[in-house]
Amino acid sequence: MNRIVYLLVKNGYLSEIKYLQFCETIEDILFKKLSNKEYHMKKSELPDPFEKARLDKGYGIMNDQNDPVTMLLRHKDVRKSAHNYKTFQSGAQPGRIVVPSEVNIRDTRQIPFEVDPPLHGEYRAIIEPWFKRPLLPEYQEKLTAQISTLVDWILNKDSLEVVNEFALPLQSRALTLLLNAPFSEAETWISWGTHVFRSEGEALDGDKANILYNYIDEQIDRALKNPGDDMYSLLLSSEFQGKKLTREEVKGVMVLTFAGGRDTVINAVTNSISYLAEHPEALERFRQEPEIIGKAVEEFIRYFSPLTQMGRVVTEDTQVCEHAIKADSRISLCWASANRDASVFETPNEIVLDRKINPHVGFGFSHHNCLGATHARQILKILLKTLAEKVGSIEIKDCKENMEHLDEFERKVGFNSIHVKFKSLT
Ligand code: EMZ
Repeated sequence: MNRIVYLLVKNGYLSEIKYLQFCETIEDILFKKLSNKEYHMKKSELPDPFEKARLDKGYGIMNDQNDPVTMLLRHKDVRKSAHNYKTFQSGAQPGRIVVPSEVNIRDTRQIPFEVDPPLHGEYRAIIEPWFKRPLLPEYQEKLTAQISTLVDWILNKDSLEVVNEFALPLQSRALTLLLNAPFSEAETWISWGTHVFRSEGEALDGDKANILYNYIDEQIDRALKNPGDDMYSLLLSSEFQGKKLTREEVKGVMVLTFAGGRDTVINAVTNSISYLAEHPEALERFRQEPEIIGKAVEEFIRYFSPLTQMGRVVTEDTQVCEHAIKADSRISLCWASANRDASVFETPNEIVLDRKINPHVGFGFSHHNCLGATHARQILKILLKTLAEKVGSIEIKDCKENMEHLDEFERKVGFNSIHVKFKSLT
């Protein structure tokens, strides 16, 4: 028995701990193993808590502020339902498709994220070219300069807390490029912390959300008075169905731009650093074969799945995985679970830097695939390249995991803090 339990834990299936808790002896053994450090899960590992439920029934249920969510766990079901916007809609009450639901802290509809086709496509067409600018060489040069400066700075420090001192400034500074806003604005955004709607822990924070809404209002006023070449000005001069976008619509796009790519990018950057700390051979491989960096970024996104899930509201009585779902209830597309589906990915719990076939859904799927993905991919590609060029090794000193509590599942999404020491290559 001792051996069976040890193996289960070693493979990182922490849900099994819970499952086996009925037996005190086993629990004792587990904790003894953990405290004896016989259990060597790497700090950079993100275990898959969904495996058992994904295999057994294909879904899980979590309560979220008394508006329960049926989480779809299989790759096939997630993709199929993401595509079926008529039955599984995004254009419900603003905030309701987000898990945890934001209905209590947000009235503004995020655009195009909370709009269904065909209107969704019309909105998206207005802003899509703007969000493709990260493909331009001059954009990439500026991003490279930003990231290079930050990496040079961390190499000079004895110890550094990656989430707040590296990933947050990196994300905020890069966002000045996406918005075409002054570099100095990043300082304001850094002061908001890692999530614009959540404070320490997981609590949704209405006061915090108001800071963002007021800031965006001020910026819209500024752009109305003095139009320039920034994103607010672009939106204010854009037309939807022959009419200028309303202030509320502009606000909806901006709220999404600030909220959607924040903790997600921060988690992806932080998890990348922790992975490289524990796999220095990956840095060496990026130096030898820089051409695999694009594939490695996709694999990191699959494995890290920075956004665990996204909800939909069901428009008619239906069924998922032979489980009845009532109209006006919620489902979620659990990207993190779909990305570990062994029927699609070989060795799903391993990072294979040059994974050949990788139909991951880490940036969502179908109509609503991530608008900021081009920007996020460039950030990660340039980050990996820069780290490979400048960093020889990274040592993790201590860390606090960032856990999501999803009722029957506990998912590690990254770190609340992680102290490291970077050593330069030379
Ligand atoms: C929403 C969401 C978008 C939500 C693609 O994800 O990201 C969450 O972090 C925000 O809280 O409002 O923008």
